[in-house]
Amino acid sequence: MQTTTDPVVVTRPTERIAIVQLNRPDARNALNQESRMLLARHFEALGRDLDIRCVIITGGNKVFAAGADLKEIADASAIEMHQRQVHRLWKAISDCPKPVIAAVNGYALGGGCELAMHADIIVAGRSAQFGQPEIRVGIMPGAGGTQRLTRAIGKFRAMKLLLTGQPISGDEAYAMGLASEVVEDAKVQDRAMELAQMIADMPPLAATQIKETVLAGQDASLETGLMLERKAFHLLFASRDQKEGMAAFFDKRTPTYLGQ
Ligand code: CO8
Repeated sequence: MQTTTDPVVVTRPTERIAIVQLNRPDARNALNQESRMLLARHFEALGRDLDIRCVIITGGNKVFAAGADLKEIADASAIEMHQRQVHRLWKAISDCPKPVIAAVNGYALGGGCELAMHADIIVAGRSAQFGQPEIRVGIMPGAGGTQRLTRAIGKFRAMKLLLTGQPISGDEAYAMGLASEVVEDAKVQDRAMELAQMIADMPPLAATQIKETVLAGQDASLETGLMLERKAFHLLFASRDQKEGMAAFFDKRTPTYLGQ
């Protein structure tokens, strides 16, 4: 990465993959309003970019993010917090239609853990530390922590983390279902890139339909979720990539997917 003072930096290691990297090392990548606005802007742009098939969100190989920037919120009033409308910025990330992989090294605390949980796949380093320590500074999670964590690991484990503020390691996060994979710390970024490459080689319409269906179905009844799946499944038969994927299978060749 080039030396820059931008708090969020986007690079494109390949035509189809973008890496969104938090870049406030001196503040342990704490999320201030500027970072959140940039994250929202980048995720919106990447979501619209037809060339991009997978996005990696990371804080680099030392720290993912130590949460909301406490210096910026310590003296805020409730009305100021309300007026900042931060949930709109988070929504820009959760609305990204492309698959998102979080590559987590080091601390993913508070808003950092919540940011990782906005991703679809989490690759954790063994000694990463995931946690929701907000209670220790007199507040509670405000960017989905009570909801997404509970959905990911279940009520009893989530309550323990939320009520004690105690962090868990990458290994524990994996065992609880909070991480998709746990790897040696030094391999996190490469592994995230490998997975991104695999996803980027897949038909993008199928990938975005899978993401949308899984996420919408999580909050729906089974019947509604199955109906959403059926509609998306049928829709893919209108794509050129479905014909290409099946033709390539019979021709015993590698398919070329165009996202059409
Ligand atoms: N905010 C602001 N600055 C921070 C933060 C933070 N969350 N975390 C670390 N920093 C700063 C420190 O102040 C310090 O700055 P300085 O050098 O100027 O003193 C620098 O980063 C390095 O920090 P440490 O010396 O503490 O570094 P360590 O490696 O010893 O410890 C820790 C790292 C464990 C991450 C420690 O810094 C820590 O506990 N940080 C606070 C973690 C925390 O409580 N996070 C939750 C914050 S609340 C939250 O996230 C609510 C989310 C709601 C979302 C919506 C928000 C609007």
